[in-house]
Amino acid sequence: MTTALHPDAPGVDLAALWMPFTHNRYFKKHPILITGAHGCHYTLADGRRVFDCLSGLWCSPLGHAHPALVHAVQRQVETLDYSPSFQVGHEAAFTLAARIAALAGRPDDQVFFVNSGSEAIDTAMKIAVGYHRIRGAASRTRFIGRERAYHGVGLGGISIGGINSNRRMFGPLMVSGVDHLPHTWNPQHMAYSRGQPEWGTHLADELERLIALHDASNIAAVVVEPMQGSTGVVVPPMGYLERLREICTRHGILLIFDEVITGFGRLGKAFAADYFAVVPDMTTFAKAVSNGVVPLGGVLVGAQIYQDFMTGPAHAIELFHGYTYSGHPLAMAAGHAALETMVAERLFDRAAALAPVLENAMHSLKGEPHVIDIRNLGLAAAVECAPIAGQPGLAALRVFEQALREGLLVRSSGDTIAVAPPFVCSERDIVDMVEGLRRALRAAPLP
Ligand code: PXG
Repeated sequence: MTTALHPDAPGVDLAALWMPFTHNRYFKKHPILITGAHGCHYTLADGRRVFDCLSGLWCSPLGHAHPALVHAVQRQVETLDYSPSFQVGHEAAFTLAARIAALAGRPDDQVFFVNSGSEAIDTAMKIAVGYHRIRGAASRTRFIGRERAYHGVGLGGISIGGINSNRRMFGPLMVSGVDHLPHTWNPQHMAYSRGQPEWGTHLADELERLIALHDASNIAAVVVEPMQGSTGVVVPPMGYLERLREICTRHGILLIFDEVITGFGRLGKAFAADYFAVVPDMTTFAKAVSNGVVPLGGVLVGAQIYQDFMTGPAHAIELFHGYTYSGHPLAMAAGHAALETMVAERLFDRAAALAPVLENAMHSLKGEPHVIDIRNLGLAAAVECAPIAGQPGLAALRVFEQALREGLLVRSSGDTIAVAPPFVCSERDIVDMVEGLRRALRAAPLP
């Protein structure tokens, strides 16, 4: 029995909580507790303010306690705090679906609401398999994901995902019939690329090999993050996504973009699909859609896919899928307020304008201790740290801890440090963040 009362977390017993994606024993010895958030800063239990370098976990581009969201959610909880979403509805769910489809420039598309990115991926996978079956192609059940991909932690998401540590314990539970394209990070050919690397387009042709192996008639969909976020901002090579699109179209395979991170402005456009001018058949989203204030995710589904499901008697349910909290009123209120604010304040343009500031600042870290690569796209960037032999992840953890002493909450994952600041931050905030990161790299207690 451990008692986890700790001087950095006075009065808080940490023992009962099994924390997600956390080194629990280490954390409970070195806890970091957040007590408040406002604008681009958190307040820690010891009273310090730290800059929110990753916009929450990529989900809060408007910063924290934005008055539009605070008021919208407050008002909503007083008028309609919950509404069932099976066989009854409430207006805000319909209008938010229309707003998202319009923002994507695909006004005829459908939106299916869920509560998280993981649920969005599972939902998209079910729709893909169901769609082919309805069209008489029931053998199209295989999926193609990608190495290093993160699609959440549902059983579908880890199956198409490509992160060893998220998969290795759960083999028997995984969806069968999944292959993985190679990831596109190659330090020999693309280290320190600014934006999209020129090398690597040919890696999309691996899709042709998998199709030749399995036959297109057995493949439902290819699922990719247009820019891989969690694995440390791995940017698609020039022409890569275009080639995936072309191959999928030629073989009747659905292309699903997982835009849980890239959706709603991170690349300076509403969606990465706009940024790359590549239109997928389905798009999963979450995070920024509600600025992280209330959990919300969804799938934007091509109009034709929806139409194909609309068969059988009109009184019959067409898709046996949904969640207790699909279209939750508080999530809809947060979603409306977040998207209204993003559009009214032209925050996608602002993210686009801040992107070169971030790019220049981050690439100035080349040559600092431990740095072996720097990557960026839109308002997201990552520094790759040289791994310590036999101790993967330790280098970035030490930089993370040192950065916190510098007043920065960055994200360390594997041996990368990722940053994706709020759209509402200033150029000065970005420059200061990167200078703090520079000091952290220099001072981190590393061999
Ligand atoms: N798809 C993508 C592309 C994601 O990035 C998910 C799905 C899953 O979403 P939920 O809402 O189920 O967590 C994600 C989540 C990080 C980090 O630090 C990234 C995520 C979550 C937590 C941390 O990179 N991405």
